[in-house]
Amino acid sequence: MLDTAAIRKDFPILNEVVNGHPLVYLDNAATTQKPRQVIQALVHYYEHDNANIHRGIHTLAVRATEAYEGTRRKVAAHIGAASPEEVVFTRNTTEAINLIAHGWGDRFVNEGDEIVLSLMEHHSNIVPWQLLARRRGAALRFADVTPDGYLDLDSMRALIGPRTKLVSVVHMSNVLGVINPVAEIATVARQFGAITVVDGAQSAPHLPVDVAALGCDFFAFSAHKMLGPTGVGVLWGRRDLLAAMDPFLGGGDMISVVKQEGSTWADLPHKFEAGTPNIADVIAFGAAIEYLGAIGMPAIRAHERDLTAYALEQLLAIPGVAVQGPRNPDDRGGAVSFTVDGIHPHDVSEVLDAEGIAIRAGHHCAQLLMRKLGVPATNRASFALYNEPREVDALTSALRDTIRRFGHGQRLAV
Ligand code: C6P
Repeated sequence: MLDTAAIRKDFPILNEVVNGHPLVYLDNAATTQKPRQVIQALVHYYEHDNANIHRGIHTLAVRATEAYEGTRRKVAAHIGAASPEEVVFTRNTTEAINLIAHGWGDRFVNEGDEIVLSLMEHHSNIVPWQLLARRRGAALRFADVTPDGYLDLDSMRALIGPRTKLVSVVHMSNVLGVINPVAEIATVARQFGAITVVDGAQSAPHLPVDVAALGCDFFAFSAHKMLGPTGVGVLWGRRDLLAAMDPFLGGGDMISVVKQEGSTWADLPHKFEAGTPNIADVIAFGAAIEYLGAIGMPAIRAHERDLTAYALEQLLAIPGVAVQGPRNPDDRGGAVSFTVDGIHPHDVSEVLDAEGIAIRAGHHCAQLLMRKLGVPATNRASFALYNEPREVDALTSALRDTIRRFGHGQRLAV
């Protein structure tokens, strides 16, 4: 396992005392905490380099531009992109997927075409396609989920065919934790001339990602789930596809020439970055990528895999607790959803919060999946590189207490 004692020293917030208890932060799938290096990069930028980018030729503008473009190079290297030009900064995963739906979808999806998704998708990977389907007269198809929490690959294969224009699938589910066989799916899609979009919001922070090896066409993720600031997302796309696409937003910085009769677009990736971007946060995201790189994604994956294995074992040993998603820690990441017999997830989460333990409760923006699982909501503990087995113990011990209290008829005063 990683040297979490050393790592935790970099995360000031982990010293917080919440409701009289040391913080146990297990809501990393929602957003991760930020190391000092990222916070300092933000402060340094505003104290020393603040200027608009790509416009000025004064020293600060050059420094800011260089730092902003430096993050693009780091991101490209981090995910195995062929070139930094294939990396577009957005606000988040959601905006990245919407960018594809507009820039690629409005141009290439036509009436009668089909878009294949799965029942485990986050709303960010459903609603943009519903809107596109409505605009273009296309139809959505949803691959099933197996009872043990895997993508039903047979059902997905059966849905992909000559009418399929695009397949969009989550790499790692934010509810089930399952890691989907994206490379296999992309191979099937390609046979029918369809493109593959990957929602990497939960995989990029926790797995080594190589977009070339995945064989996908687009890959979207958010900085805030991988130690970076909020307000920054990434869309990686294959160069030829990005080049063929229309811009999503029009404005400054994305044009080449503007004339009364029309405009031409800037080169990639600037064609997709209209207006002043989130300069400071992109620059601080570079520090997050460096931080992850210094520890190494394979080591982070190994740490989180072991922690997840321990959490699964401990949770499943509690009578009345059911875990959603695969039992095999090799097939999944550290987003572990569970329900407790007879106790609403919101109550569980509230009782745990009183002990300083932060988990998430709700539908996790995956209502199709909740319906498939037959539950209105779940609890979810989700791990990151700084979490320790003792925090799993804190969770399971608080859960046992909660079950004992509720079992004795005690109810929350809400
Ligand atoms: N999931 C969670 O607690 P944004 O909000 O754009 O940064 O990320 C959206 C998103 C897309 N896909 C997946 C698989 C996700 O998990 C998320 C964000 C958070 O599970 C907030 S709902």
